[in-house]
Amino acid sequence: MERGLSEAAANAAGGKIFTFGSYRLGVHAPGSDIDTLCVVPKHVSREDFFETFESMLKELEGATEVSGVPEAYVPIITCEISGIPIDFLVARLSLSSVPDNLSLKDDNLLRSLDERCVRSLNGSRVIDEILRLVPNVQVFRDALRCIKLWAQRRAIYSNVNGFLGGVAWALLVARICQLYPNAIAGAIVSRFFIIMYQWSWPQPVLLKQIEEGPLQVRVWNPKLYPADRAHRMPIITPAYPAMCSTHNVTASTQMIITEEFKRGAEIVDRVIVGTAEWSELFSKHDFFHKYRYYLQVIASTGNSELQTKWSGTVESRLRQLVMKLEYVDSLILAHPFIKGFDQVSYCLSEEEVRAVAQGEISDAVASRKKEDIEGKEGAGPVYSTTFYIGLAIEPKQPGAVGPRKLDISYPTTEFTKLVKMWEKFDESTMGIVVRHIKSSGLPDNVFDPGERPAKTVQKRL
Ligand code: 3AT
Ligand code: MN
Ligand code: MN
Repeated sequence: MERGLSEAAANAAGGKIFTFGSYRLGVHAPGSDIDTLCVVPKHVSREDFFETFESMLKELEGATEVSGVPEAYVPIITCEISGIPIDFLVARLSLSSVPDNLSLKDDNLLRSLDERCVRSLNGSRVIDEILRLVPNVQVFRDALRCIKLWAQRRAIYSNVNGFLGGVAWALLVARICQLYPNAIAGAIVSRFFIIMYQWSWPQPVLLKQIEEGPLQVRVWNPKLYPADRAHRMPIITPAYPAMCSTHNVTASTQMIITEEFKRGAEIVDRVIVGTAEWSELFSKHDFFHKYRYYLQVIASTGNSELQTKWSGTVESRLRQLVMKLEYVDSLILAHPFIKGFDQVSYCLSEEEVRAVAQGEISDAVASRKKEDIEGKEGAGPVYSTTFYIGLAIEPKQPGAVGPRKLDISYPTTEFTKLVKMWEKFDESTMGIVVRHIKSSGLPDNVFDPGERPAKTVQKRL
């Protein structure tokens, strides 16, 4: 009505809400959000969404943590309603009204839209296509829930860190469902491991042929684009414009994922002949037991809000470090762990602050509480997030003399320079340290209670 429409015309112009993500697929779990796309007619602008709608949400009873990021690559409002996390995206169509029966399938809807709207529509269009292309949705869901749980437990569920994210796992399971249209979920899971282990990468996984469309946008095409040719495990989204959902996979993460497919295939084979339980498939990863040496990448600041941004920035560039490490002689692979470990340390002096930023947290600092530093001059908290990269090193050549040399100074220096190029980087408030440790030097917080190998515990005592 602000745009001069009568009340009747404003009401008739409509609008429609679509969901996407795990909720729309029907594979959401405790902690999942509801990913929501608001499709609006052309007289409603993105500014309206971030001004009017966001303010309305803030006023809504039960709504908390309402936070809009209009400048993001995909503009988004995140919030919680009655404690349930909900993401809102917006897409403004070039239609004067949005009918209730609107479908997003038609590629022509994308004509003359703003790029950000095309991106916002994409998530929903991809999920719709997946559901359309699988022969039996219930079988697909059950199998996907199983694969998602397995991937989380094995620590290979993470797009940012070079593994696979939710969309890529869904596409893989959907492809297996297509190949076995009459199979039950258990059979899909067993086929999944066997087929994925043997897949001839970089042959892409496709649910349908890649199609051209009405826009001047890039469609995934390894014949045309060298960047697409570099994708090691391409898993392609089915909605126009086709994109690769596994852009971040590196040589190392490909090896790790392949190894996990192999492990899965061996276990399901034994499950089928009755010599293993399904539960074995889901046993926890052994990342912190697997390597002799680890890199710690420690991002730190003195303020929790800044820490979220800084550690997020460091995490999003971690795979650049992994890729540089892959070039180091005698390093077989560099295995990034899928999550960072957050800590707050209450420091009394500059010296303690420096030590914490370097990853040296003394027992005195570790046991200190917030109250212990209150009102003390020069004291303050240090927020740190530690990421881990496991290093697999080639065994020493038989007959070789002297210790094997592993020089990682170049990749680590380059990585530090790279993260410091972040436009909001500030040397005086943000710390970044990369250091290598032996497995015996891993801190207790990476282990579950009782998980730490007995030998190291004894040594510590
Ligand atoms: P959960 O069950 O919510 O953990 P999900 O698969 O729904 O799993 P997300 O809610 O994180 O995962 O993401 C849902 C979709 O939103 C997936 C993708 O199409 C889109 N998306 C997620 N993160 C980004 C991002 N950083 N940029 C653009 N699109 C994103
Ligand atoms: Mn979600
Ligand atoms: Mn989400």
